[in-house]
Amino acid sequence: MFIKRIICSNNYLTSNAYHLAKVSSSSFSGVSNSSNRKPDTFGFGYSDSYAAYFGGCHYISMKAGEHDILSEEDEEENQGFSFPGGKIAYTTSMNFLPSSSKKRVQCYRVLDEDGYLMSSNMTELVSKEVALKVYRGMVTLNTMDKFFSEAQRQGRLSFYLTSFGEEAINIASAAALSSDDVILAQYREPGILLWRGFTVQDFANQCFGNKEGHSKGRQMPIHYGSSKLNYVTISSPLTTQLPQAVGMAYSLKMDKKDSCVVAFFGEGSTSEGDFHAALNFAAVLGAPVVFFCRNNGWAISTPVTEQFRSDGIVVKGQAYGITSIRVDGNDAHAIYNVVRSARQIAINEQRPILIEAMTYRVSHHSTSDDSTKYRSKDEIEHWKTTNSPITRLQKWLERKHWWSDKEEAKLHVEAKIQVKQAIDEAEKEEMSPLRDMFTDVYDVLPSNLMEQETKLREIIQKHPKDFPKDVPV
Ligand SMILES: Cc1ncc(C[n+]2csc(CCOP(=O)(O)OP(=O)(O)O)c2C)c(N)n1
Ligand SMILES: [Mg+2]
Repeated sequence: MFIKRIICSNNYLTSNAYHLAKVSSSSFSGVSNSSNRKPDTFGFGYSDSYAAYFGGCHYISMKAGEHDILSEEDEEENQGFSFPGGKIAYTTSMNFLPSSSKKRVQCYRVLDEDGYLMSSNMTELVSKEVALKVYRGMVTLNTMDKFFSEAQRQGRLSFYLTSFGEEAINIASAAALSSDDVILAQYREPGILLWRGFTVQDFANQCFGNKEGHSKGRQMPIHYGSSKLNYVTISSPLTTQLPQAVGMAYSLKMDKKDSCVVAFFGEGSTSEGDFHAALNFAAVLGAPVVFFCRNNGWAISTPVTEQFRSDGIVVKGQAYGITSIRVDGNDAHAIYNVVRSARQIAINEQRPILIEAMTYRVSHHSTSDDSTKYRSKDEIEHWKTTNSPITRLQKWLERKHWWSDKEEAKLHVEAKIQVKQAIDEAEKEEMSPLRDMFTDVYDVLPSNLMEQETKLREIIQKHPKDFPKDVPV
């Protein structure tokens, strides 16, 4: 069997990639590039020419006897041999492939740190309505995180984990998707649920483990999920959601559905074998899945410099034959554009896409962590103040006269009231009864679970002091 090489026209990509390199300094290193801003540098035109700027080639199987579509130039230069995957040229130079390219992969962005468009030639894709909804969502998520983590510090919640600094990834990606798209998240992406209609009260109920929470107290706080909202319940073991996402995407493909699966994960999770299995599996099967990696610099206390030697995660997509892009994760516009385009490719061309969003975990890993023990306060402060995704979008909205100080103050007051009320309500709500530990898995309770329930009740009767008083027996 021979393999046919599909040569994509990527001249457009190349010229734009060059300009991107000039415009985008490494936002990840925190270096401001506003002085590099050059009008008219991009020229994307924001058409649907996503294939052009995602670009790249991919290889598909071809029956024996079909011809390779190589150019004459290739043919002359490449005296070589045919092999599954395409013709391979011979060379007399002993060239080891370099471990990385000289330049790091560029980072696509639309707005700079001050909320200015990177190029005056750019027209925004987002309507006023969507932009305002995204902004409101980001502020609500941020407010929820502030009050929920305080409630944990007050001993009212057992655990919490915030998305500080990653609000754009949460909300702008949700805005770019359809509600039919299935989400398999890690744990730092509750904003997608918020966007889809999970209320602050729903979040509070789950975190308090009360009887109104969707998991009825059977999960740790922040392990949200909603089948109605196409959001698969979070599971703690890292990266398990990735192979599952590929399987789900493949089932969408078999059913010829007009939707895709989006799998979110942190860069730390790519050290799990499941990441590699999932990428290869998706590429080979042509699964309509968007792999969305949040590269926030840290996996608890391990910095990216101790996690891998590659240029981040984006290059790993290419190694598996997956079209990939790096994007500024603190730029709501860029996230929106990239996710929107990625979903179109995934669905229209039935293949996976990898996105690496460069961001920073501003918060501690969770309420069980104190990140000042392993990173400098200056580093945290830098990202908080100079590269806040919320401030960047707010500045842009104000400049367009779509947002005022008055509206800003009103939004913050409303969000605070909403969150505080939700916490108070959730705290007052009854806990799920003991029985619920055993329900919802089997139609008829099997004998071993019946036995466990009986034993548990006996233990509670013997040691009532050791059992929480607020759980109805
Ligand atoms: C299989 C597995 N190994 C280790 C852990 C412990 N753990 C929980 S979160 C985490 C860090 C993950 O970092 P990353 O994927 O970058 O996500 P981030 O927290 O930065 O958003 C680790 C090691 C786990 N939950 N599961
Ligand atoms: Mg991380």
